[in-house]
Amino acid sequence: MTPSRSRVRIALLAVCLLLPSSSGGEEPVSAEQLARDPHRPAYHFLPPKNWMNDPNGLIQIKGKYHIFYQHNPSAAVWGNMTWGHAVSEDMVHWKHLPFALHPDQPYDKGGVFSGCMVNDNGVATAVYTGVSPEVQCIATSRDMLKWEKFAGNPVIPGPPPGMKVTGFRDPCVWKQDGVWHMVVGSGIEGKGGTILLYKSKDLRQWDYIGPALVGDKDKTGPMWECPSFFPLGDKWILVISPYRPPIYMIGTFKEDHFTPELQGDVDLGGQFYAPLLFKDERERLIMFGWLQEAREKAEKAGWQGAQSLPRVITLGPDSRPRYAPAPEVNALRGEHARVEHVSVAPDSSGHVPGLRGNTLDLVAEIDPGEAETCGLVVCRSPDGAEQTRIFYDRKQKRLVGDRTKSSTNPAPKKDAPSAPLELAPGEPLRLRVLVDRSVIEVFANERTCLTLRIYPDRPDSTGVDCFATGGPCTVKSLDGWQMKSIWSDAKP
Ligand code: DQQ
Repeated sequence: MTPSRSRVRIALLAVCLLLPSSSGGEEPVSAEQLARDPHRPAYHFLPPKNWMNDPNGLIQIKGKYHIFYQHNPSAAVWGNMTWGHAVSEDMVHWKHLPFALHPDQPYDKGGVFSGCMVNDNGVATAVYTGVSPEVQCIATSRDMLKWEKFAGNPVIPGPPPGMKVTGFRDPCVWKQDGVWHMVVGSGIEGKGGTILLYKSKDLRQWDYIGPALVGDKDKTGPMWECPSFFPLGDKWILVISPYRPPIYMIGTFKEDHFTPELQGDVDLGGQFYAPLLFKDERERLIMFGWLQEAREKAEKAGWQGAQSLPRVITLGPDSRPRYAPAPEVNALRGEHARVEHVSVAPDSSGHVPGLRGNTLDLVAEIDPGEAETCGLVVCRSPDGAEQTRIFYDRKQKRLVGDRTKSSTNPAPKKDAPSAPLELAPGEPLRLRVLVDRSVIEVFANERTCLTLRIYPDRPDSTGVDCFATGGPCTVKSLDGWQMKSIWSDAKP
């Protein structure tokens, strides 16, 4: 090596060391590597690279759906909180747009944190938390591309004077009887999580009304992040993220107070957090949630985080929520396979030989018969060394997602999260399982959701099967579709 060449190499090395890494101190990950990554979802929304967490500012305006999201533009770890932005005609195919809100003002330089979006007479108005520490701010746009932060920010300069709070963030805003209402996620020290209610005529001048609800810290945690509060049927639904899996409450909202009548878990998979609800132009109540990673050193991949599919929420006859993937998702379905009336003996296998893949939509109706547990196996290697089981446990009355064998690699989580599911006598198990590489979203009988992240190590971990233990079950029908990527034929 000549001295001049070695000097050039040293200079290049110095430049490389100085360049900001895209993965939080790791080697930058190229676009080609990201495209080849077998764990990067193909039909769940995610940014081109780097970190993403909460969905923000969900809205349908002038026919188009917009998603904003907590994003770190310069690394695959949490930080530099910025609102990323994408647009869609169907909530399924997305087109990335320039980032909307940057942490560039004295009142938000610590981060543009989570919030919502409202349509103020045709002017899109983002209501978000600026960190300086936590204050509520607004930004407006007429074309959804140029965003202007309000000169009078912050519109709420801090928590109510004298109140000792555990946090003060993630505003949710709606209009009722001509008046803007806002609840801010918070917690009263020593008491519990709370939503603080404010009202305004113009989104700029806000009056504090009081806590709309105060929880018990021992039951629902000391702080409620990301509240979403909406009418649902003849009730109201409140969804909160209390530093553990999100909780819903259904109840009545009268005289500025919310009285919960029922409470439950939104998704106990362990990787679904900070969901945000919105009503679209057809008045459907829709929820997106942040799908967290579940493996060590996830930042090495150069990306972290995906959004769930849009989940349409309705109120069941028992006044509890029902969840279904938005029907728009069905547009991604391609090649189809079906089996019918399959008797599944305990511990048998090989029932669905014609169906393989790691981007699948599965719809199954299973009569549990005498089985103790019954359900589906996905992402199975031919020798069964890698497999993920999704099943109903009759005795425990639970829906289980068993990922103890999902990967032969030790880095991913190995556990079996579960959620309550009780089938009425004679009621079949109706499973919708959406497999998208490292994401599995499960809907059971439209009333229990379980989202898993899995990271199979083997390229042949693509098998699908049915199984039963303790007795036989009958698979009345199982439909499987290969799912298309949302990026190849992006519409907007
Ligand atoms: N994420 C945001 C906060 C919110 C939290 C910061 C929930 O606004 O409370 O990235 O994941």
